[in-house]
Amino acid sequence: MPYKNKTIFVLDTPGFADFVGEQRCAMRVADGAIVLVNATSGVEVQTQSVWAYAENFETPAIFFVSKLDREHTNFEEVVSDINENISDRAVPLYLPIGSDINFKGVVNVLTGKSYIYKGDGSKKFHRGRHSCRYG
Ligand SMILES: Nc1nc2c(ncn2[C@@H]2O[C@H](COP(=O)(O)OP(=O)(O)OP(=O)(O)O)[C@@H](O)[C@H]2O)c(=O)[nH]1
Ligand SMILES: [Mg+2]
Repeated sequence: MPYKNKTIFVLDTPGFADFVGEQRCAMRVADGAIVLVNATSGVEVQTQSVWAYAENFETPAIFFVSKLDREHTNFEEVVSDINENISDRAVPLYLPIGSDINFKGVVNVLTGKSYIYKGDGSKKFHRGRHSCRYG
């Protein structure tokens, strides 16, 4: 994937336990990792084991919380789950705007820049500014 005159290689490994070898190998060679946490299920056994690989290989890693647009999801609960079961040093860098089926986008807590999805299935978004408060 080209990005600012560089090429970024994305190693997308399956989340199932059957693929621990692939997860471990990718974590070992990658410069950084994004660990997905599904908001409908929260932290799973595989989330913990993938995070352990990141710590083991000292690979810089962030969590990405997906499916916040699904019913009965709660971002703060997912963050608590991560803090209690993986790392109490994890802090949100982006906060959701709206929740559950009213999820509209995200705001960067450092810059205040927001990204509101168009909601037409195009995956496009409007940029803006949004005040944010957590906890
Ligand atoms: N509503 C909603 N659906 C999502 C979201 N993220 C992923 N999905 C859907 O969930 C399904 C699984 O998504 P994938 O991206 O294939 O999941 P994955 O993490 O790659 O799964 P594995 O590779 O099997 O571990 C697909 O149908 C996606 O369209 C999200 O944020 N919201
Ligand atoms: Mg996948």
